[in-house]
This record gives sequence, C-alpha cells and structure tokens, in this order.
Amino acid sequence: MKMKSRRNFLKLTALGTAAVITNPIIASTQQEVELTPIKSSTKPIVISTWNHGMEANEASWKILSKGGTALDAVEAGVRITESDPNNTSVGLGGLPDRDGIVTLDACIMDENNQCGAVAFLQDIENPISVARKVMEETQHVMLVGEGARQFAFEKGFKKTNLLTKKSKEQWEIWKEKSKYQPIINSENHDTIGLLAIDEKGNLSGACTTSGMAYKIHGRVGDSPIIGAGLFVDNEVGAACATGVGEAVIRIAGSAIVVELMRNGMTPNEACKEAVSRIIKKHKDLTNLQVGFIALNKNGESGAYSVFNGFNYAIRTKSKNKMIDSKYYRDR
Ligand code: SD4
Repeated sequence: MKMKSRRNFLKLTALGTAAVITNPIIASTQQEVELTPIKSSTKPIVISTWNHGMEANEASWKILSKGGTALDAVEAGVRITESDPNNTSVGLGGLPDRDGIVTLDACIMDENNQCGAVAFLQDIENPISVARKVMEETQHVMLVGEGARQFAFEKGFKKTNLLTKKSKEQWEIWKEKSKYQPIINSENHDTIGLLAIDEKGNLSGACTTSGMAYKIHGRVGDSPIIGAGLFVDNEVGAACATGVGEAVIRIAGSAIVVELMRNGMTPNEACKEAVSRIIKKHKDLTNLQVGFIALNKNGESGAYSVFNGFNYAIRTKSKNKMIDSKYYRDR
C-alpha cells in the first residue's frame, strides 16, 4: 500500500520500528504514539489484581529477577493464588456454583499472541497450567468442561477435590437464604489477573478464577476469554479484568484497554475509558463492580474501577506495594 504520510502511522519506538496499519482510513484517524524505550530501571515489573496479588507477585518476581520469562512468571504467580485454600475466589477453595460444584476458568497469553484457556474446569487445582498446556501442546486456544478435565488428566494433572470445608459451609448458608438464585455481588468475586514484563521487555499475562460464587452450573465468565478477561499485545501492553464478567465480555474489555493504549492513552486513561463504556451500556449499576489493570510497553501501569474498593499490587526493583485504583463512584 502507499503511505501518504508516515506521520499518520502509529509509531512504536519502543520496538525501534514503525508498526504499519494497513488501512489508510484507519491510519488517518490514529493518533501518533511515541513510546520511549522502557528504562532498564523499570523492568522487570509485575502487577496483579487485589491483595492476593502481593503474594502472587513475589512468586513471579523470583523468576523475573533472575532473568526468567514473563510467561513463566505469570504462570508461577497465579498458581500461588490458585493453590491457596483460604482464597475463596480462585482455584482450590473457590466458592462453588449454586449446585455446590467448584468450576474454574483461566487463560494465559504470551508475547507472541499465543494463548490458551480452560473454562468450566472441575477437579484440577491449577487451571492456569492446563491453559498453558492447551497453548503449547495443542492447536487450539480453549478447552472447556469435561474435555478440559480429560485433557488435564492426560497431561498428568492430579484429581483434586476443590470444595474445602470452609467453602462448603458458606455455600450451605447461601442455599438457606438465597433460594437457588445467584446474586451478583461485588463481594463474591476476586479473580487474580497478573501482567508482567521481563528483563527482555516482553509481556505476558494470566487470569484465573472460580468465577462468580453460586453462579448457574455451566456459567463461564470473562476470565478465560482472551480479549475479555485478559489481553496482551507485545507491541503495546497488556490488560486484565476483574469483577462482573458479563459486563466485561459485553465490551470486550481487556482488548479494548490495549487498543486504547495503542491509540495513545496511558494505562489509567485506557482503563477509565473501558469502565466508562461499561457504565454507558448498563442502566443499572447496582453491584456492577468491574476493575481493569493495565501495563504498557514502557512499564507504566494503571487501573480504574466502577466502584471504590478495587486495588492492585505492583512489584518492581524499587516498589512492592498495593495501589488503590481510581474509580467512578462510591458505593
Ligand atoms: C467472573 N470476572 O467470573 C470473574 C470474577 C471476578 O473478581 O473477576 N472476580 O465474572
């Protein structure tokens, strides 16, 4: 194609190359984005959702600080949360669906746009590692339900009872009160989404959850859906989501955040714009908590949520802390 003006094209100097948008109409509407090369003091970096992110980040950091890959780091990080029986929203000990069955959703994506996902998976403690096997050892992106479970067994994963005593007791109390009606409640879900940049400047992400507590059996949220719960584009950045998955899917949340960063927004601005789309598309915001976190290729991070109360953990050479997300409205 003929390039009328190179200025119309998105420039990603972080790569030392110009990423060419092949449609001139689209190109002429793009803002030119100058991404300065990532400072060596900024990488590696890992960010992840909620307080459980602190522990997960540490596991990722062990890998990143020794020069390991972002892909290994994101998997190792979220495995910690998945295997924590006291965490009732991810992996082992996750709150079950309304029938008392724990079903897990997870996905992983690397710097080459390779991705793998599992959804509605039962009896496996670390769905993120099954998702990675789907990515690396099949030609597919997503396996669900019984097929995913059988695949996991074939790959040597052990059968594990995911319903802990504590989660079973909570479910029994819920059953008494709720008459089998799932309640969308922002207290009931705390997915871990984790994004990392390694020493080489490559990005990967992982997202894993037991989903909305007391959901209808068979319900799958945003977390295993590439583009909704997680998206990574190594030229631009990465994003992941937490909260009411249905709302995230409706706007292709994480893909949108990455695309907005491509068009020049900071991670904070991109997360805010995605949240504002959710707000525009939902007349009733009752209990509709959604939060996004994002990391751009420069190692800048950001977050935004519908309501207060969302936070994320950040780990770099110089920082290891929780950051409160900016938000649209007080609850
Ligand atoms: C879901 N988004 O299944 C997940 C739940 C979640 O923080 O994010 N919790 O809808």
